[in-house]
Amino acid sequence: MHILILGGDGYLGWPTAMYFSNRGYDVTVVDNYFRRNSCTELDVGMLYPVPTLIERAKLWHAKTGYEIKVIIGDLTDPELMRSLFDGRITYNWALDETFTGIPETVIHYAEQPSAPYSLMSYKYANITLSNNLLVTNNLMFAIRDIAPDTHIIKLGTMGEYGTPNIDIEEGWLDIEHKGRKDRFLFPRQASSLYHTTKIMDTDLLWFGVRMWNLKVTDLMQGPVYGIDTDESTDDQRLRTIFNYDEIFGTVVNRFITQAVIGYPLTVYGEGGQTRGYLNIKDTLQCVHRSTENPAKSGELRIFNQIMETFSVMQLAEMTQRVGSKLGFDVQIKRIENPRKEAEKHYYNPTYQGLRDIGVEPHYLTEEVMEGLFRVVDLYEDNIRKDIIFRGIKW
Ligand code: USQ
Repeated sequence: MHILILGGDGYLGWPTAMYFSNRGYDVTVVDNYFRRNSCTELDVGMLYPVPTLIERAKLWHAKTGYEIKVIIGDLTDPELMRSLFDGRITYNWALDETFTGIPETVIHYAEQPSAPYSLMSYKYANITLSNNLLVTNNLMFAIRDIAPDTHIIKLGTMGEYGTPNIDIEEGWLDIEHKGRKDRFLFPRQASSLYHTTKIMDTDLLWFGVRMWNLKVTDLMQGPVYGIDTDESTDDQRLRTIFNYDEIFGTVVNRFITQAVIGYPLTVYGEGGQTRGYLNIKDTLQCVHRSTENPAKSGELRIFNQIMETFSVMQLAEMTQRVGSKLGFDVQIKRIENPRKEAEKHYYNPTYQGLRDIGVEPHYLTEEVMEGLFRVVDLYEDNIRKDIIFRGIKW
């Protein structure tokens, strides 16, 4: 099977590429180096240097004998997007430059993924809106016009639902109103502009499903943590990009990095913000199971992609416990919340669908967190205090 990964250089994209390649799929990745370029532009660094996508594909080939084809380019350009399906493609790196053919599955990660980035200023809001919506729209039309049988797996986010005072269903809600019943998308109410673009993506693809019978799986993912996946453990050059700064770092990865250098853990506000979390290894399992069990033609299938829930304070306390056990001095410091979000709220999402298609969760145990501490600690000298908190506010 041929898999196309849009956004193949990012935190999730590269591990996904290796995961599928290792299982015998033909993998093509596309990326415009948005994450790397933004890290340079905004001076936020990474935990360790990461070889370019082409270098990584070569390292992967040397290690496994498998080829991951690479295209460096901007998918807001509709012609680049269409070339991935109609064979006009030019590879930046491939052993065999012949077109692999129309992919059976396309995994869409090619988005600006940070809530703080989207609210730094009107300029970054525009970049977020234009990138995320144009890439999704270009993909939708390319599939409609050229590859209607291709299954789209799009990464959504649990943040689309916000924190409603009712249970969160998997994407849909049955409503009875004045004696009549219907089924609608579960209400969405995002608390950042980035999350708002994800709602708009869903609406775009839902339109494509209704009009043109596209096959779409939407994975509503919570914040991801972790570094290594099975494919990177014995070669650190294959490790994914790891950010711990305020813009691109997610909370668990940030807390562990802070603990390693004795920076008091930055709990925003009361710390009662509860989210669904998952290990990066489970993101890979979820996209794999979704690929093997595709949505049907004319179906927008939605899964809540989380494995367990924690409040920010619970995560901070766990980081403190594990860090202390390992000999780090870990303090917790509540700081004024730079974000506008509920700090104490009801949170009860359903997340059964991915288990039903065979995903077996990895939980955030103290042992798992210890493993993360050990990897982050290897790079202690690279950790920059000045990028941990700048206070991007909205
Ligand atoms: N938080 C802190 N201290 C920090 C960083 C974060 O208290 O130093 C809090 C935030 O205020 C928030 C929670 O931790 O309440 C999670 O924050 P996060 O930065 O880990 O995650 P978020 O901004 O929501 O975004 C991340 C990814 C995004 C993905 C999303 C899933 O960057 O791409 O879509 O997680 S979700 O949160 O379910 O929408």
